[in-house]
Amino acid sequence: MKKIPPSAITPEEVYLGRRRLMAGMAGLGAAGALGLLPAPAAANAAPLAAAPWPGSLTGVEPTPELSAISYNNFYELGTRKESPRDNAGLYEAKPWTVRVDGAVAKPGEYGLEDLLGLAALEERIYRLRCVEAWSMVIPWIGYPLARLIEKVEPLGDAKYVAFETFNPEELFPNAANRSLPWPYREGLRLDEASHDLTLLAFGMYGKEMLNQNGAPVRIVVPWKYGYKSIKAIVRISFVEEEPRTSWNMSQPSEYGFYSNVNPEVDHPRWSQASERLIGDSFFPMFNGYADEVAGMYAGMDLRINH
Ligand SMILES: Nc1nc2c(c(=O)[nH]1)N[C@H]1C(S)=C(S)[C@@H](COP(=O)(O)O)O[C@H]1N2
Ligand SMILES: [Mo]
Repeated sequence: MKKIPPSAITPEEVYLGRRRLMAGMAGLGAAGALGLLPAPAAANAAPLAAAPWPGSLTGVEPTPELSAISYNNFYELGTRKESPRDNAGLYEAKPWTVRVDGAVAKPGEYGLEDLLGLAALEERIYRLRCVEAWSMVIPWIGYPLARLIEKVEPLGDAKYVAFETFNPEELFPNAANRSLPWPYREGLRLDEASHDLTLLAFGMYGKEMLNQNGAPVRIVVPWKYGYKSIKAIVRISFVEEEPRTSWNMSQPSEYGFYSNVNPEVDHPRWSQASERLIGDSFFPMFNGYADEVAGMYAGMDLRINH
């Protein structure tokens, strides 16, 4: 196979996938073996207009869209990187409602259209860093989760926000796997959830989100490892205690509650001091968002609260 220069911003296997696509369908056999067949659903995604956000990353090309929709983690749809794309048809993203409950003045069922209409959509180009030590640069479409939080008016007891995805054992029992405790659960402290960088995302690459990326609505928390950015959210709860999270329940020693990107705290089974695939050796604290978010952790020992 052709050698890719280390300076290439595009992950090697992804780059090879794109080359195969550009070469027409000739390379499909080999591309299939790499799990990089083009996603048929991509063509069907409806356009979603958004205004550019001034804080977007600059000086770096977004990851090719084909990679971002073909190399995914969404364990409800299977655990291989191509499973979410291949099994995207297991659930319908429309119609959709998100239940908001717990310590808020305005709990309720919020339909997708209500949520979409709540604030102006922005296109935000963020880095996404997976705990598996690979990363992508993705143009998301959404607005700060803070807009929804303001709308539902958290009460004094609300210290944390808990998120849940649908339960695959209920939605598609025949295809459900037991790779994680379902439903997939995540959580943020209220100040983290209200931070301007925390995005409630409905789309990417100028289009509505595809199921493999967490349609119709997910969050994106760019200074934390990717697993905090929970997909296909059906429930948002405002709670007093730190909520349990699926990865932490599954492997407490490996996945902490905070999960801030931190090159100085290694995963027990691999280093976090560098990252695979992206070739520019850019692997900063808080995934590059330290100026914006480090203040929220002042005085905390981030080796303990990892
Ligand atoms: N519900 C749900 N959300 C999830 C996951 C998952 O398995 N289920 N995987 C997480 C992980 S580990 C990562 S790295 C990101 C990947 O997002 P992407 O596939 O859109 O790049 O989604 C996160 N959100
Ligand atoms: Mo991840």
